[in-house]
Amino acid sequence: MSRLIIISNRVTPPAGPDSAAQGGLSVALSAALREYSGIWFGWSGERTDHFNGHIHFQRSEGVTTATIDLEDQDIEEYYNGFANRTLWPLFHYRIDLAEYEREFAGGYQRVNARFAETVRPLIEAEDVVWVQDYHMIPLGAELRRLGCKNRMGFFLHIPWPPRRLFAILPLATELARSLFDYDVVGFHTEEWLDAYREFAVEDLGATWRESDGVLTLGGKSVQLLNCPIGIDAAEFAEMSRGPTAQHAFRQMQESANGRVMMIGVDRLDYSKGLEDRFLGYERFLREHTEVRKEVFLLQIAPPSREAVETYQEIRTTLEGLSGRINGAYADVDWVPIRYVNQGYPRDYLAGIYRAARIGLVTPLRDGMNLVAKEYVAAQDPEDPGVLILSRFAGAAIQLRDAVLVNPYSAEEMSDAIVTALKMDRSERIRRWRSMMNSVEREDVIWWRQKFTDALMGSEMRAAS
Ligand code: GDG
Repeated sequence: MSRLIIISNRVTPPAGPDSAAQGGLSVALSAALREYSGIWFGWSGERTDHFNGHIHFQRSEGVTTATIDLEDQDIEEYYNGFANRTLWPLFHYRIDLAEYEREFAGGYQRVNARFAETVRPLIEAEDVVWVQDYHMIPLGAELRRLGCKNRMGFFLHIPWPPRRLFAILPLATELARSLFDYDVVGFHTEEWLDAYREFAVEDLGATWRESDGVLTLGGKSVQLLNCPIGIDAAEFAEMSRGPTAQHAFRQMQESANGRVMMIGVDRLDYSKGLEDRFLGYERFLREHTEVRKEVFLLQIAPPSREAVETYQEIRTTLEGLSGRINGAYADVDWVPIRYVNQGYPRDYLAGIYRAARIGLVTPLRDGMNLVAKEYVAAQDPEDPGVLILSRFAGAAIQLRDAVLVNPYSAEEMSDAIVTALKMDRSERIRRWRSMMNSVEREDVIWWRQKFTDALMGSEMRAAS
């Protein structure tokens, strides 16, 4: 049987008995690795003075991980640079924040080449390779250059930007072309898939075969796959009823003191729309004096990518904004925003979701957004909360029964909060049931099965 080699920027090894510390993606990939007995390869997150290709192997819970350390310059140019200051903002439509430095692009290519050279000896003839996310787009091309004929797939966890935006990237053509070295390329939604296909057809001159979703260019073919990621729905629902979640639930209920809690859980990232969310809530506070003290917002926002200046700025902005809103509206017995900059264990988070009558998930642009699905999975079926969800999250395609909003509009956000507050129990149950069906049906196991089935079904590349 073929082994599976997963390659991603960071490796999140199975956390052993404390599975609460694992994310859904890690659970799914680890399960796939156990099934196909493969290896998960990536950056350790550690620094080294001189890159020497040394691999640290580890085996736990039936999964083998293989990690390498990177030099400071690599981390600065590849990770903080091209990945997080060029591609991330551009792919989230923030051309105003995207930076184009030749050193970043050079570092990105160099690290992808280093990854390829280091992992290449680990790949055996029958293995299947699955590369994850925007950090690693040219990795497939680097592996082909080293003679790798294996079946290879790539999954993009973030949006693919519209053709005209993508064209702004100085290396647009090369990057888009490098995806042709994979056999299968997966996206969360048709919209992201179409955006890539349009660039490939219009700007690269590729031909598109609608019948099986295959793009061809210069003798190379790649299958495009619409493959929305899900969560470990059954496990998450169970976790939300477990002892830690129950403890968190009771704690939140006590501290809510009869008020409705709205919950937001996001990495501190400008794509998540936190500033607009606060402004939308402020509008609600201003316009709905009669009910405003019945509600509060708990915003959990663990810091992220702190080496990048824009991320330091967003932190400062949000501190100022939450302080201003609380200063203007708080009373001796009530604070409208509880803004928390730290992370919580996954099972504790599940209990907080369950205690929240409203889930506020309002990114300005998001590949999928797993928090929306986790919020749904954690609800009490007899008395579920209401999900307010941005139209611009990939999750909005599947979760049609959320209260969908334009996150740029403070008015819509304020109206949505009122709608959620007024929604009666039968309507909440109807909407939740429909969303939960989707979250359960298209869960993370379904996702990785769909992708690996397509990949295993593809043919090995002929010698070129
Ligand atoms: C990228 C794409 C796509 C957050 N705070 C805590 C915590 N989290 C967990 C959430 C959720 C995960 O982090 C965040 O996932 P998202 O999907 O919301 O967002 P990104 O991190 O931007 O992920 C995104 C995803 O890849 C998968 O393809 O959906 O569009 O941007 O699982 O629960 N977890 C814990 N404590 C926290 O405080 N334990």
